[in-house]
Amino acid sequence: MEAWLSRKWKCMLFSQITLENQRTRTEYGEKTPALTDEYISKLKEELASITPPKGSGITDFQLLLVGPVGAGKSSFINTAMSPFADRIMHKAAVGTSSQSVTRKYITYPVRKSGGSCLNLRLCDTPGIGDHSGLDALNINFLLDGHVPSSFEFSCSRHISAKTPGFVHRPSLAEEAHCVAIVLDSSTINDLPAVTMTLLNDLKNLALEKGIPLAIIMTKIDKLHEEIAENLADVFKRPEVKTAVDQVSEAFGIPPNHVFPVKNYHSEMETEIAVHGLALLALRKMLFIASDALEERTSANEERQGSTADVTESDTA
Ligand SMILES: Nc1nc2c(ncn2[C@@H]2O[C@H](COP(=O)(O)OP(=O)(O)O)[C@@H](O)[C@H]2O)c(=O)[nH]1
Ligand SMILES: [Mg+2]
Repeated sequence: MEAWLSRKWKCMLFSQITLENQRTRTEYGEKTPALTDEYISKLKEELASITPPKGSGITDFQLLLVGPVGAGKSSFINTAMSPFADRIMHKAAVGTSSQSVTRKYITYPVRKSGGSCLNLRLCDTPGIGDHSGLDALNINFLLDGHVPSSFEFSCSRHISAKTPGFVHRPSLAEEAHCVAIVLDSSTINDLPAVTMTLLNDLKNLALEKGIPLAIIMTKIDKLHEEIAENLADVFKRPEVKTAVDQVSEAFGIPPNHVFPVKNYHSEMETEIAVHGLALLALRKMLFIASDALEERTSANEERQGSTADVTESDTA
């Protein structure tokens, strides 16, 4: 019975992935989207028009980025902001691969050059494994929306209900709506066991709360020099496919929730292939977040309905 269930589950999962791949194929004509100026403009327009589901009562998606120090979390935020500002952005402080300069939890809006903002916030965190204090307990508070923006993590004290600014009763708007685990694709084989354990704890916590997960795989330019030269071909590269399959397997997250990107790090001017990959990742995260929010909203409504029923029958 167990074996049959597991076969059935694999079958369902496989057909879901195949469907998703077909959708990607039809959507872009080929598996690889042609990252042209016109396509990027449409992508930007689409991203600017995506709003959280009606009924969820929230205005902005909260996309939480977590991962090892130096993985490229802050750089991804800058890269994703850049096409909307028509220049390379440097809002989130970027460190080196061994030292994190991000010590605080900061939520960034994405502003268009016209002045208005997208309906999302990119939430930057200190690196896991950097003695930053970002352990499972603090991550739990982050997922639930208890942590105030600009809160500085420290390994010597945990956030608690007594912490100034602690959000005591966070609403759905303050919770995380999608968690992106950010990993350096050139070092995925060298992740320390303690980091893997923490990331797996994070994954389980998020799943328990109904928060969907994605993986942003940065630094794909380091996988092969030809990738760096021709980013638009990234989805056809065997090195990228192997890395995607590897992290997907390691974290139990479907390959179509793993996004290979290359962040701005040494460029002087914007390049559509660079921010195009970040925009594709961002759009998919919004779709994932939106679908999960619909589920969470209807589950909340059902819960409230049943509480009301109980209260009514109690008072009758
Ligand atoms: N080659 C390359 N370097 C990157 C990429 N993304 C980030 N970096 C570099 O990696 C280092 C750490 O980046 P940072 O964004 O501070 O990582 P964080 O600690 O996860 O926030 C910096 O030196 C960045 O310039 C990328 O896609 N390719
Ligand atoms: Mg950082």
